[in-house]
Amino acid sequence: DTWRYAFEEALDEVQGVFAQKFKEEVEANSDHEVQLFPFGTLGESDNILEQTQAGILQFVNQSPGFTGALIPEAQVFFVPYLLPEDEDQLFRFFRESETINSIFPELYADQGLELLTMYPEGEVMVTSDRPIGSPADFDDVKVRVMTNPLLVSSYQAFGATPTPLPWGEVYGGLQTGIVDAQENPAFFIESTRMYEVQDHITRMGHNNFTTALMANKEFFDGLPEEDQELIRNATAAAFDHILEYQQGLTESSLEAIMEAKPSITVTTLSEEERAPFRDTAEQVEATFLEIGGPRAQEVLDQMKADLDAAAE
Ligand code: 6CS
Repeated sequence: DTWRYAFEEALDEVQGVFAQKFKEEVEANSDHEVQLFPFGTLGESDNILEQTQAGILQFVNQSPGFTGALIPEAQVFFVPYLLPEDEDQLFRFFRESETINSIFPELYADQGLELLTMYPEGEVMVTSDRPIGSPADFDDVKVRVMTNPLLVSSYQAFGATPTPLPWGEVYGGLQTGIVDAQENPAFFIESTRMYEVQDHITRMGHNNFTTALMANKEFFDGLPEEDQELIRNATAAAFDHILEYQQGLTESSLEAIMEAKPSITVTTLSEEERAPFRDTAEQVEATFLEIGGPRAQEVLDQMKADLDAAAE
C-alpha cells in the first residue's frame, strides 16, 4: 500500500529528517510505500491533522503547540521551565515518560489518533525586533505564538502581548510589523530565514520544542500485527536518528545565522535575568489546571514524576 504522511516543516528540517528516516525504514522492511507531504503541500498544521482524522492521510506530525486546542491536556508542554535544559535528562524523559507512553495515547485515541511518539526539536528561543532582558522589555511587544491557549497565557505572564498565528503567516507578519517577535528552535529560525526580519535572539531557557507523530487510529487498528510492528519499529528508528541528528544542531544553526547576519545579537539570559520569567511558572501551571481538560492534574503530576525519574 501507499501510506500518506504529512508534517509541519520542510524535508530538510527536523520533522522532515524524521519523516525521511521513517519512510526509509518502512520501505526497507516491507512492500509498503510512504508518500511524504512537507509543509505547504496540503495546508496548515490544523488542516493536515483534520485530514488525518478523516482518514485522507495515514500519518501526521503535529506539535502540541497546535494540538493543544483539540486535546487540552497537551498544553502541558507550555508550562515554562518544566522541561530540563540538560539534554541527557530531556532525552531520557522523552524515552521513558509514562505521560507520553501511557496517558497521552489514551487522550489522542479519543480524537481518533494513534500517538506513535513524541520527540524534542530543540531549545526554544525568542527572536525580536528589540532586545529582551526582562519582563518590562516585553511591554507592548506582540509575540507570535502557535495557536495554543496556554502558550498565550505564558507570554501574558511574561509581560508580552501574545498573538496566535498559524505558521504560514509568521514571516510576513514579522516583516510587516503585525507581530514584533516569535519563539522557535534555532534550526528553524535559520532554515526559514526568520533572522532576516528580526534583530535579536534571546535564550531564556524556558522550553524545548516538543512534537508528535500520529496515525489515523482506525487505519492503524485495522492493520495486521506485522504492519503495526513495522510502524512501531520505524518510529523507534526515526526517534533514535532524530536525537542523534540534533547533536550540536542548535550551536551550528546559531553560527550560520550570525554568519548570514552579523548584526544580529544572540543573548543568553543569566539565572538572575531568568528569575522573573521562571517565577511565572506557578501561575501558568494554575492556568493549565483550569483550562487543561479533565485529566490536567493527572498529566501534570505524572509529568513531574517522569521528570524527577529522568533527573536521577
Ligand atoms: O512555529 C511554528 O509554527 C513551527 N515551528 C516548528 C519548529 N515546527 C513546525 C511549526 O509549525
